[in-house]
Amino acid sequence: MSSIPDLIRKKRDGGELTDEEIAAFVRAVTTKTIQESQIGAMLMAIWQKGMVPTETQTLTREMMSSGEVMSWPAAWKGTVVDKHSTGGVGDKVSLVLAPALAACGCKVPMISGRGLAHTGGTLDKLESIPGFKIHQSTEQILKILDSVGCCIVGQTEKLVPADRVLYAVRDATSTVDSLPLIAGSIISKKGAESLSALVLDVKFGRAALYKDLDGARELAQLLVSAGNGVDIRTGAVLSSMDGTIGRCVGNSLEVIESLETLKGNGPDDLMELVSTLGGMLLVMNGSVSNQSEGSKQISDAVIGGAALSKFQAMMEAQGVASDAAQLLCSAHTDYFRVLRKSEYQIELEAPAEGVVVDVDGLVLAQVLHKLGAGRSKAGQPVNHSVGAELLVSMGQRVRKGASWVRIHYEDPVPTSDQISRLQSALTVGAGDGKEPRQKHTLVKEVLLPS
Ligand code: IUR
Repeated sequence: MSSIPDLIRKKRDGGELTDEEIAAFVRAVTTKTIQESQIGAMLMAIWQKGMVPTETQTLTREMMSSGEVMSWPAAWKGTVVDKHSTGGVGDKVSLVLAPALAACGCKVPMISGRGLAHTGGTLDKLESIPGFKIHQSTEQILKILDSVGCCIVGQTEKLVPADRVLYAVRDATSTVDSLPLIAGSIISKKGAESLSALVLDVKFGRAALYKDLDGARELAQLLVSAGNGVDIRTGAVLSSMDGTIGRCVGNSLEVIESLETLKGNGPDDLMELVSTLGGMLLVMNGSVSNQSEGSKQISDAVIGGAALSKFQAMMEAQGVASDAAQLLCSAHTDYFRVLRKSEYQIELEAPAEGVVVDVDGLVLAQVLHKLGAGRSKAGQPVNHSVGAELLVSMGQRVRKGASWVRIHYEDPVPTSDQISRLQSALTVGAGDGKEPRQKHTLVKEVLLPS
């Protein structure tokens, strides 16, 4: 039996670790019988030398079984599904997709994360709804799935304990951006949910983790192979992330846009992602025979209101008072009777007449982050009311001086430098506005399980 230093040396020198060696490393991490310096050294060796796909699959499997693996009633066989996104700006897909899938007969134990760096987190968005409890025990998750069909929750203490340790050391040792470590971390948690099917939204572009399509494709292929390696039918889309998804960024504002979408008034780009990702899951779990049928079922569930009813039931099951849940889901649009509105708003003006050719999602997100919409360190609070509403869309003609974005802020107030940065996020081009508006689609490639 090799010692931990032997394993580190083997990987450091470019060797391929055996299944037993990977299992021994993960076991030592879980049982805390390894020094933190040794974990850091192994992670750096993996970061530098990489892993072959079979090593990544073994790492994923061992991490998955480091803690509790959920089990579902036999009658749910084939119905338990989830999606994961690598993070975007204005990415509220989960809030619409989870209830839409539940309305199509799926069980969706969606375990989501918080925002980090400039990207938002689904849990922060949901916590802007007073009373919404993201911490639910396995027993409560089972109950909510039985009665509603979907829940959106934080990771429980018992699920994949090895990831909690490894992630903290990755953060401290600059080894977060390693493909096998990313795949092991993401897929082990999905494996512990005992899913039948999983879809991944791997984003590329200036506001995404991966700036170029090739890097995102490499990650997507690895995630798909790691997912299928733990017996989850796994597919992925590569979607562009340069601007914002929909028109709202910021926690409360994104909840409002999600509710509007569930009332049938969603923006095209958000609906495209929801129906594509949901449609793929319905194909992968055998509910429908092709993608267009799957996408149609999902968009019908959204447009027809069935998904809205599921969202209302999910809010109530996760602690929101029923009068508040009812008001949010009614025909009322006075959302700020329930959600907190920022004390101040400011509208910025288009600097010239012309056609909107670009809105830089990264700049918007970075400034909003500084204004309190996001956090720089795990555990920091966020201000749910901070955000931005785009008042224009791509290809739209604007007059000089017309308002193009409304910024919601409190404390701190935006500095003049931040206002100039926000102003630079909009590019107005020449053009007479008579050009046919190009349909702006986000999904560039689809990867299906082999
Ligand atoms: N999300 C995860 O759960 N794990 C990771 O390593 C990354 C994002 I990067």
